[in-house]
Amino acid sequence: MHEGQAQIGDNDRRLEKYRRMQRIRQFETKAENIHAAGEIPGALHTYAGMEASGVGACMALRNDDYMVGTHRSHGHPIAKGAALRPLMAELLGKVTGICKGKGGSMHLSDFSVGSLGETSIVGSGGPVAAGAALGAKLQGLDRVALCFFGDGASSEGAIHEGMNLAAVWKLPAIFVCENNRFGMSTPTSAAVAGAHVADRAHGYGIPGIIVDGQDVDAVEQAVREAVDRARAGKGPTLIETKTYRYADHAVNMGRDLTPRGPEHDEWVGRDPIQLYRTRLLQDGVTETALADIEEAVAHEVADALQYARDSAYPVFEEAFDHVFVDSLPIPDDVRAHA
Ligand SMILES: Cc1ncc(C[n+]2csc(CCOP(=O)(O)OP(=O)(O)O)c2C)c(N)n1
Repeated sequence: MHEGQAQIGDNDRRLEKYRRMQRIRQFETKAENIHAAGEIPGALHTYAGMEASGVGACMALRNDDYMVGTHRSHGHPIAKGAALRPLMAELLGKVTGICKGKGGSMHLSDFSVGSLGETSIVGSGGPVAAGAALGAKLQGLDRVALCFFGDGASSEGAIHEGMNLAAVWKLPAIFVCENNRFGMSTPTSAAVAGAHVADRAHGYGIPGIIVDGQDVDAVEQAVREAVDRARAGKGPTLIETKTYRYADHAVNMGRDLTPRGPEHDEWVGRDPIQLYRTRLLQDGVTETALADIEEAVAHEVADALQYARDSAYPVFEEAFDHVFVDSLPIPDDVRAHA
């Protein structure tokens, strides 16, 4: 287990980590509520309980580094620094959304912060991250590409193809498996052979690191080392963050499909935001400073929702725009029948 350091980063960076975790939690709490009221179409997979994993990992990246997410990926772009207004507008399917309202909750990307996007195809991010890392290497950029994926995805072929290629070609990639103990309703122990996903790294001759996913500093430290290794041309690292998903697989489905065990209360008792809050207070950050951040984030989220609500839906005539690359021709007869 990779131990976190008591303190990583100067005070501003530490408060920024707290701010980003608060942003994710508050953004998603709001999203869950308005999804229940029918304001967000489609399925909504929330990240509550896992904030330290995303924020710790993304705080170890530069803005121009790449990040690839999953179907559970509002938290990842927020962790990477994405603005909340276009993100919320995207969830509501509005034209001001980060993907012009055509991506929705499961197909978000925000290139301005290096978020290459996510898809609902479990495991599909592996080759995308390997490709982005290859692109960076061929162009002589010292960027890295970080791929988030779940414990369920850890047994998908695409993840292994991505890791294998990255290892063979020593690509600047980091694979972060967020083991939240379930893939939909299946406990990890019933679907993943071996004690730890990180152990699979040995098969590719790369480091496999296990880290406490509820400790934002520990995650940041582990990813920082992997980033240094990647930038130095030494190839990829597989990091497994041991974490926990609070909500059902997707929210507002009417019943909780996740078989909770006796460890549930223990995990909830190790809430990543509360753990970090306590650490910051112990290190001398004032209660006022943290309360100010919480309040400011609440305003930010309310503002994002207002912005999304005030925005228009995309117009019918643009249904085929922004969906494919420009060079892909849409036949006139198809367009005419749109
Ligand atoms: C290739 C593929 N297989 C199955 C599914 C259905 N599915 C959607 S999410 C999910 C569970 C994924 O679990 P995990 O990778 O652990 O991510 P988590 O939901 O726990 O964040 C499954 C099986 C899918 N979307 N794509």
